[in-house]
Amino acid sequence: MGTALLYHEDMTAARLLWDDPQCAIETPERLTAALERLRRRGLERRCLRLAAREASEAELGLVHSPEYVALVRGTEALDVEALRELSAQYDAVYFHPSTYHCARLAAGAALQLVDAVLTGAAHNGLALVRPPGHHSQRAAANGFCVFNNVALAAKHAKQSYGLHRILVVDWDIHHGQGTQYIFEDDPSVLYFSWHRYEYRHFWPFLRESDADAVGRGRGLGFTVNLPWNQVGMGNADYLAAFLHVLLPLAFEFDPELVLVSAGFDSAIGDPEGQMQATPECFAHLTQLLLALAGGRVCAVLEGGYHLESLAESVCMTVQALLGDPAPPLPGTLVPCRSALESIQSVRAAQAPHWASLQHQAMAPAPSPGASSLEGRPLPLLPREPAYKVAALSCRPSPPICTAVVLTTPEATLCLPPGVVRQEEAAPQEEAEAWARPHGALAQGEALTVLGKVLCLVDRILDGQVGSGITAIPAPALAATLDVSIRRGLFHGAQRLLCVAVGQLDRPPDLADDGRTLWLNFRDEQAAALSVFHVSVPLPGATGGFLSCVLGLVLPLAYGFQPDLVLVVLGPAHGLQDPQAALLVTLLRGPAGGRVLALVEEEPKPQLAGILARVLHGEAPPSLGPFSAASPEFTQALGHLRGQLEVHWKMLQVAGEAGDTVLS
Ligand code: Q9C
Ligand code: ZN
Repeated sequence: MGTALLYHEDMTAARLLWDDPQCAIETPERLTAALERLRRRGLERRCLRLAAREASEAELGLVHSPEYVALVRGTEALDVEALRELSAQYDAVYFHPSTYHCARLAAGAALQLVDAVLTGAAHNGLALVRPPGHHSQRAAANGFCVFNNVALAAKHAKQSYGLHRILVVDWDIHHGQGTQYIFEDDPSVLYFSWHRYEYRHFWPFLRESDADAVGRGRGLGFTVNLPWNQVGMGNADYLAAFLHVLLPLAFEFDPELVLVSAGFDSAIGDPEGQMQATPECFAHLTQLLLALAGGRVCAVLEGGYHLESLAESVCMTVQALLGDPAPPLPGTLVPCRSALESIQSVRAAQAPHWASLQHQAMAPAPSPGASSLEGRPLPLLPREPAYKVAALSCRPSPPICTAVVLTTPEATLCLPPGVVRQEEAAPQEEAEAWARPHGALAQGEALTVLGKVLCLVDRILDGQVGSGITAIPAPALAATLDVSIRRGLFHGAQRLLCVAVGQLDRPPDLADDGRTLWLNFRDEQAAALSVFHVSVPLPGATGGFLSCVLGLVLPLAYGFQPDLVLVVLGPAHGLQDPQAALLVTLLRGPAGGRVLALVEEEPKPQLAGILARVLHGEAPPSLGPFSAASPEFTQALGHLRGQLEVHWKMLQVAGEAGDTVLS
């Protein structure tokens, strides 16, 4: 079990045989560059290598008309002049004598990837294919695409495995109109695409690429288009699109399988996309998708024409599929105005179809000056180059992935291989010194645990351990948390995010200096006590939980750019195991996977094992049936976001912060 990588050298055979500037970018080197880089990074040998097979004509018939398949088959025997003539009948297409073979391999690779994942031979995977697929339609080639590989994969998953809910995420920079047409009336396939649009001035210049195209008939709301109306969209814009549009709908949809139309022409350097997102962004997007469908993610290459950017982005995607922590996103994350306008328009268009988008627009606008946080400078410390903690982007990942500190025997937790017990501890006198302010830590066992926790915090920050879990006797939890925060700051963390769930108080002598961000879920009013001290009521419904995590916690966490994330599940935390697992999974993103989870060892000793598995890269279980948040909860959360978004720009979901009220 692991990550499947599908490829076949024959797919490099097709190439443009005449002069056509519009098709010249779709070259065999696209595949060889990506594969070369995967080899050089040692990623290929970590994958389950599978040779692609050709899709059968019957399989092609799941999407394409027999006449069209016959026509493409016929191109094998055509001379260059006839190929050129036929190509000219389609928009941005070229045929080569090997096209039919390549296109059948591309489709076959996508089908085989679905087979590998749905039979359990692999957890997830990537098919490196060409020609691409998402512009291809029932009876038409289009935009370099001959057969619609991802649409075929979705139909195959429905037909051969009886799946009922498939999410297609099209992060290619072009609109996959072919995929949209194939599923527009089908509620079993949720199709999401973002694309360069520029108010319809960009190819393929379609009215139906806009946000108000939401599907038809029974498929209403199952087509989700996010048009980018400017070039230059970057990491913050893509991340905001996932957090505020795709993921709320995707979690509500609860897919059984995620297919990715993985085009990398949306990455920096690409001549078609003209966007700015860096390759690491694709590790984050992939990691976020892995939280869905039990991690059953099948990515299929679409576009990507800047060989360096393509190769790097493919590596980032594969690393994330393999479970490696995603490198932190470079630069400050502030979505641009145009992106926010697009996000707002798609949220408005989809709101009638999705409970998770309802009532959102009712949040009162923060009146200027009324907020106690208004006008306060945001003391975000700059990231110093002299930072003593090991460089976050350096690979490979730490020799030890996840370490646990336990007092109970680990046999009861079924820890996965690769998770180790942290035995090394700080010297006794040192532990005693750190324990001194806390009576609860002075005793024998609590002190022993503390010594190990001190050491674990250091090792995570030094990059020797990826992440950690500590199960602590309840009376010592708050004190251990306090010491962990102080130790992290002492050891060189510039910013430390603490997500505390349950009845836990912010350590009283913690300075409100921007080095720590304290987020507390507890049974109280939503309140931003400062920019760095936020309290949120505990949501009961899954919808409320998801809004909190996607709409508040992750935007704050990504905006804060912490060096370490502490997740604490304290007294009366009220989270179900799948919720705790999802929270911890998603919090791997913002700090390069550096998460330390602190849990009470009773009454649920197995919780530490659940968290160990997700920190180790396993997919979290499904949250179960979606239940909508109460309007009151949504209102309170919206108000809180309104207060905070002045400072935390990743919270924004509209072009004019707060002052646009949708009908
Ligand atoms: N400036 C894929 O990325 N338009 N297809 C060419 C030249 C065609 C893209 C315009 C782009 C097709 C899979
Ligand atoms: Zn594309």
